[in-house]
Amino acid sequence: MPEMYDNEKEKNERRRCALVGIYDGLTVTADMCERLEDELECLAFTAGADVVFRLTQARATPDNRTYIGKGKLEELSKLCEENEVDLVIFDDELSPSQIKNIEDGLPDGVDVIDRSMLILDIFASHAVTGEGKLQVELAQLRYSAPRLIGHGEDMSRQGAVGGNPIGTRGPGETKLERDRRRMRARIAALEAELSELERTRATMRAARQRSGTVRVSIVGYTNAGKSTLLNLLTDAGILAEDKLFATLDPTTRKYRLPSGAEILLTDTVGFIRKLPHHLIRAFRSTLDEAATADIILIIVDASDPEYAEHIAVTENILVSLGAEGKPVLYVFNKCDLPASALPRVGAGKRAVYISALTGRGIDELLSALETIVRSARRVTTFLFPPSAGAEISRLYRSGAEVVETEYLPDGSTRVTATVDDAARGQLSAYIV
Ligand SMILES: Nc1nc2c(ncn2[C@@H]2O[C@H](COP(=O)(O)OP(=O)(O)OP(=O)(O)O)[C@@H](O)[C@H]2O)c(=O)[nH]1
Ligand SMILES: [Mg+2]
Repeated sequence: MPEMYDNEKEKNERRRCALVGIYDGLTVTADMCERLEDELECLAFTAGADVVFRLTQARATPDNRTYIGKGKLEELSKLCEENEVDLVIFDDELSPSQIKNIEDGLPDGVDVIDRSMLILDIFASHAVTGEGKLQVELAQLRYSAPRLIGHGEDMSRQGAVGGNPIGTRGPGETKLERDRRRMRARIAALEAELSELERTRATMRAARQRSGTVRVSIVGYTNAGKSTLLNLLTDAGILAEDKLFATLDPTTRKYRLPSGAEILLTDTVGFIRKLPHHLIRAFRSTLDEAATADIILIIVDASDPEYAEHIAVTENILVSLGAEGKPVLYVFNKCDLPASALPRVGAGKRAVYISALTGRGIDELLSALETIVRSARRVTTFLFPPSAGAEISRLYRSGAEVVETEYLPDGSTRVTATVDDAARGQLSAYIV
């Protein structure tokens, strides 16, 4: 995979790039295409490339061979030459052969990457912790393994002739096969290492869950202000900047609500349209930190004209993580900035309007959160004396999710379960 920064180039030397997208005029209008490319331009900028020109083409479906049409590719080639562009970024996932065909049609030395590779590249340069780096490497390898194609120079078999593969593995395989085998081995090693880390994380998560402290996760589109909000509330000191995917690793901080109730707040990786599924898979354990919370705050950049689309993307990713049905509070952020209209959510949804930069609306946010925390289901431990069989049945009937049941020697029963506010009220005498 070509990297945004070639090894021999200075790391901070910015590349000159072009953006290419197509729109069919129906599902994607010219206007939408424009905004999609604005976002792609932000991604490119974050990755260290300056956009010199954009090229779009109206066509019903991508060309199988070259994604854009033949004439358009010639136009692209000329423009790259004239503008000294050495990187072309396509706003869609390209097949390995499309990448190769496009590169063949462009001046020598021009790299072609797609949106997924660009996002993977940003993740790679922003990963700081060991786990983050492993996750990114795994996603990159899984992405590029099927795309590994030979370049011809080293494709002749040297050893394995006569159909006797045993013992001829090393010298007998092509460079391509060797590379593939190394990649598979590395993928397996990374998976093993990450599943070890995931076990530790799951244990910690279970401990937090048992503690009964309400866990609140801050999720949302990248650059919405998630880290800025957590910093404002808790002095977490997380890097928050005007870059996409500034945060990759989850951070959890204790926070005491004005009523005195303690909650755990988690800030995590942001979402984006067409988030490469390899990243979602590799970052599963990070994303689970958000998805397994008791309450979800969806932070939305209210000043972004695309805010409704950002909410939809966020909600879809939450559903794919199995987090639907949890109490959600929509937090419209950046309300200090001018917006074309006051953003709204559908009926029955709760929303507050804040500025994490100026602190405006934070009191409303906290009181809305307080209300949800009071009614949210949470892990509670009950101790029932031997005579309280009816109450235990009532707990089970209330829809409680039992985490653990212990039968004590004196005949009493200790039940740890996730229960709602109503059940807690009815059985408050037995809460430990
Ligand atoms: N004007 C304004 N800017 C804000 C506000 N909140 C955050 N920002 C800015 O928005 C940019 C992104 O903020 P972050 O907190 O890094 O956003 P994030 O959601 O954590 O983003 P990722 O970690 O990249 O997904 C930063 O430049 C912040 O200073 C706000 O209320 N008003
Ligand atoms: Mg962040």
